Amino acid sequence: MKTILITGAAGDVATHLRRELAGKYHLRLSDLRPLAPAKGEKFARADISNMADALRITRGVDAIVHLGGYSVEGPWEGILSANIVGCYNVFEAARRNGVRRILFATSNHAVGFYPRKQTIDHRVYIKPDGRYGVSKVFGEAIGSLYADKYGMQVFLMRIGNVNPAPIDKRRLSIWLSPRDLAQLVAIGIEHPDIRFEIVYGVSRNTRSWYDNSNAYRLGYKPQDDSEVYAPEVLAKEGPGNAIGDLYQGGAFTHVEAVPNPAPLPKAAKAPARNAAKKPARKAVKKAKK
Ligand code: 15L
Repeated sequence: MKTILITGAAGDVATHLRRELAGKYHLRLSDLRPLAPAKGEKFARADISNMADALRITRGVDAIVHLGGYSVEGPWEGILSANIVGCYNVFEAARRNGVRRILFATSNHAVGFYPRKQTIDHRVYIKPDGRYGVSKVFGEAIGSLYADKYGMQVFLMRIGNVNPAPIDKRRLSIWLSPRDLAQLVAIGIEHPDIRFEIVYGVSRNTRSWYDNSNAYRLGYKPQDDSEVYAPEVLAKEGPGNAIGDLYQGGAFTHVEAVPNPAPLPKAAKAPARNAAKKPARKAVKKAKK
């Protein structure tokens, strides 16, 4: 059985993924936040913005599912340390430790400034919708470099929104069910011919904005379609936004910060390494004014 490292293991996406992959792989988990590993899992607390930590957690694994990082639009300092420095460290640590395969959770926000009326595939030029989107584009670029220069096998998943059910109108187009997420990740781990691939991490949604033929070519057969939830979701939909409603990235295209669903609990803060946290909070206040 393969040993797989999941970074950002305490987050929402990883929590769904761990449940779906249980028993299929030896799961090694890492996060800056504390976490109680389930049976068959091993947990190592780590700050990926620190290279020594990145080297420690990536040693001896067969593949890495890199989900860790700042997961929404927000202050640059937080994004810089988690998604730029941290992402570089994970790829570089993998290379130094001889781990060849990396699955990276990039995001729909790497291309969020495409209009909703356009269907896009994996070949479109990047159009990030914020600092967070830019950081995901950086991860895609690192993946491309490490595939071409070092022969690493890189699987980039531009994830929509992972949830048991879609939560609003925009998410009807970008929803990814937990079981479809697990199927896509398994393809990224197991497919024999991955060199550098970009796929969209979405279910087979009727309202999709993506031509996901690259994922289908690799064997992805999503089982879920958000359309079954559409009447219920649309009945609850709040007022729209003139800018956000035009673009695939929604609110990310016009706000300076989205509430971070996974802030660090106080006790989990690693003081010296996270010196960037204070300026980050100041920046949020400024953005609200
Ligand atoms: C993302 O990239 C975020 O990580 C996630 O929290 C959601 O906000 C998602 O995009 C989305 O667009 O709904």
